Formats: sequence, structure tokens, C-alpha cells
Amino acid sequence: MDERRTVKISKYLALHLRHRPERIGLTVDAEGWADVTELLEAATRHGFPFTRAELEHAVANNDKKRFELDGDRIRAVQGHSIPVELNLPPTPPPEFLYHGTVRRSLDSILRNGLKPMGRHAVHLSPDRATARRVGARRGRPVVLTVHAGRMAADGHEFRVSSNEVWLVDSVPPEYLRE
Ligand code: HQG
Repeated sequence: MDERRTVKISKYLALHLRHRPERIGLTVDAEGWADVTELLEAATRHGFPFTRAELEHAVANNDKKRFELDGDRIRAVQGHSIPVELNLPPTPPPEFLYHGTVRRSLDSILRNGLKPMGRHAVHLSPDRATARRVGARRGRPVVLTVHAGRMAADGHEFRVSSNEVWLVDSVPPEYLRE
């Protein structure tokens, strides 16, 4: 299948499963699931038709495994701005996790800590290379080290999505270093 079309479908899924289901009249339940048939119909109705096979291909080949299919339902595994309860269990993190950002955000981050900004949670990466890629979406990346082990010992809860993004409510500045 055409790679560009697959990416386009993936972006369409991210927009409507994470951020703006109401744009196409889609219902997303409390755990983030939408009905696949309903999604295909809504997309067709709103001028971007794709088939179930194309959807399955886009989910299976997504570079970051952003979505999960479960029978006739689909959801984004993380990255939401709409309220969802993913029901991920609190999980002990590795000693260090990483956050990719850019220099212009650094003053504020080192002063105020990492905040979820538009999303539900702060997103952390298990390794520097991944964090660098996250930061590079916005410019020349800066990678911060998060002392996750110490945070967990101090009572902060971590969760990990199926595509290995670590999620936490916030990271106070004392756990961060450049
Ligand atoms: C920054 C992508 C100022 C933060 C990626 C980031 C990731 C602050 C931006 C996932 C701040 C938020 C998430 C503070 C945080 N002051 N700036 N106190 N605290 N920031 O996109 O982590 O492709 O919501 O550094 O790969 O960049 O969508 O978070 O630059 O996994 O699947 O505020 O999104 O995945 O930006 O990226 P975002 P993120 P997907």
C-alpha cells in the first residue's frame, strides 16, 4: 500500500482518536475506544473514506505502534488530549528516563518542571535516542535526564503504554538534569 496514504490515515486516526472525535461525530468511550464500523462511516461521511483493510494496514505498520485494534474497536494507546482513562497499572520505572525538548523551553522547564501541557501526561522515553527524536520534532533537540527511580521512591506514579512511552503527571525540577 502507498506509504503516503498509510501515513495520512494514521494522522487522521491520531487526530480523531486522541484529540477531536467530535469533529466527525465519533463516540470515544471512557477508555478511549471507538467502534471501527462507526469510524469508517464517519470518515466517509466527512470526506476521507478508507477501507477496513487500509485501517488494519495503517495500524499494523504504524512506526510507533500508536493504535490498538481489539475486535471491532480501536483506540490510540497514548497521546490523548481528550479525557480518557487508559487503565494502565502503575509500574516501577527504570532508574532513568529521558525527555526530548528544545532549548527555548528549557528555562521554563528547569524552573517549573515538566508539565503535560496539552496532553494528559508528561511523555518520557526509555532511551536517549528516542527522546532526541521527540525533541527533534520542534527544532534542535535537547535531551533531559529524569531521575525516575528517585521520583518513584518519593511516591510519584509511573505508567507505561503498550508502545513504551512512559507517562507521569509531572516532573518537578529537582528530578531533572541536562
Ligand atoms: C514542553 C509524540 C515549557 C515539552 C512524541 C514539549 C511523544 C514545557 C512540549 C509524544 C514545559 C509539549 C509527546 C514547561 C513541558 N515549560 N515547556 N514547564 N513542560 N514542556 O507534544 O513530549 O507522534 O505535548 O518539552 O513522540 O513533545 O504524537 O509533548 O516540547 O511521544 O505519537 O512542551 O508525542 O508522539 O509537547 O511529545 P507535546 P512531547 P506521537
